[in-house]
This record gives sequence, structure tokens and C-alpha cells, in this order.
Amino acid sequence: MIFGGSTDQSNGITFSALMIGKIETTLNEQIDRRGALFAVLLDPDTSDQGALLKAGSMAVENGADLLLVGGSFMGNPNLPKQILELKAKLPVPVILFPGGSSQVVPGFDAILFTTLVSGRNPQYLIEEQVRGGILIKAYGIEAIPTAYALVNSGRATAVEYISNTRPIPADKPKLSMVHAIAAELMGMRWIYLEAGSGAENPVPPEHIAYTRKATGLRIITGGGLVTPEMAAQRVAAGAHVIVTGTIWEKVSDPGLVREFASAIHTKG
Ligand code: 1GP
Repeated sequence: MIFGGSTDQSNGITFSALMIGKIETTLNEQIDRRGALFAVLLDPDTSDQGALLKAGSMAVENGADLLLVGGSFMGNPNLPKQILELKAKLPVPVILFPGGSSQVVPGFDAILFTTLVSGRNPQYLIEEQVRGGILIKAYGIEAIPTAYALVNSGRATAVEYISNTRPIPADKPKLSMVHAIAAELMGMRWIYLEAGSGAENPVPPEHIAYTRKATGLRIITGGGLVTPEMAAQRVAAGAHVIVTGTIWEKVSDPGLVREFASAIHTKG
């Protein structure tokens, strides 16, 4: 079972926990093998039917290890069909990175089941999860329990505006660390340190380093990463997954994708 509980009654105690699914296991194995993984974020709202597949293929053929699909809004009725096409043609996990419960649609290999831990807005701490959880179970999508922490990137981002939350100050890396510790103790296994799509400044490496030192969480980071050097600095600080999105809407350069891949893959 991908999404289910396990029970153990050997001591007369019954417990139930979210098991690590197939996709999360694959990601963990790949991280061990490659050092860190390269994720490309695709915009689900592209009006051109073939654009998602074209962008995904360019990324994967040149070294991306996984595809994330998501945004603050999703209004594409053809998305489930396009996701199935992506999955059929590309040999990498296709993972939903939702901005809210209304974006949960079938077809994905897995979903980053996020909680906006840097905020204090109950809508993104529990409300969206209650609404989305039942759909995720019904569709049989593997959930990857992920803390989502927004770090100030200079100017207001769409996530900040939409979620009505304040980001963690950029010069306070220990604040990311304490949110990560809390998330780990709540049972989350991953944390996404986010500067926001198209951020002016990416998450400073110190936030990643403190989080890595204090927790066993897998660390994803993204937002404003536009050069392979920026990516390499975050991997050196301890990031396990680097996410890039906006850059590929501006530059469609297979050579640059390969440069990112080799900056991120420190092993293998
Ligand atoms: C956004 O972290 C991702 O959630 C990617 O950000 O679009 O700035 O690469 P960019």
C-alpha cells in the first residue's frame, strides 16, 4: 500500500504511521547515489497543449531527476491528461507541488503534502490539508510529508501575498532551523526552504546549513536560483534537492540544463 498505516500489536500497542512510499524511497536512493537531485518546476497553466511535455522532455533529457508541477493558481482542465502523457514519455517522477487543496488532481506519481510552517495562518497549517487529504487518498497519490518554509527574498512574492503570511527574515537562519526541528518532531520527513518563484534573492546557504545540522530532514530549496553556481552553493550547504522554474521560461538552453545538473550531482 502506498498511502496507508502500519500496525504492530506485538506489545499490545497499536500504532499507525504514514509509510514511506515508492517515490520517496526512489528519491532517497537517488540522493544517496547522486549527492543531490535536480528538480525542474513546470507551470501547469500553460495554454499550449504540448508545452508541458516539451519543457519536461528538455529538462529530463539534459539531466533533471524529477519534475514538479505547480503554482499559486492552477486552472488547466487538461492537466490530468497532460500529466499522464508526461509520465508515459519520461522516466522520472512527476510530483505535484500544490498551492492549495483545489489543485489536487489525479495522475501524479506523488504529491509534496506541504504545511506552511513559517506562517501562522491556520488555512495553510490545517485547513487546506483537511480538504486535500481525502482527495489524495481517494486518488491513491503517494504523499510526501513536507514542511514548507518561506524565506524573505527581498520583495514580496506571490506565495507571501496569497498565503497572507510573513516569511522568515533572510538574516535569521536559526529561525529556519527551529521551524525545521518542529516539523521533524511532528513527523514530517522533508522541508522545502523557499524564496518564492522568481525571487530576487534565493534562500541564503546558512538557512540550509543550520537546518541540515540540526535535523535529519531531506532539504529541498528553490526560488531565484538562476546560475549553476548558486545551485552548487546550496548543495554544498546541505540541500538534497534543487528546484528551478522561472529560468526555463526565459531561457530554453539544453547546455545550461546540463551545467545545472553537473553542479548539483556531486556524486555518480
Ligand atoms: C518556486 O522554488 C520554486 O516554488 C522555483 O523558483 O521559479 O524562481 O526558479 P523559480
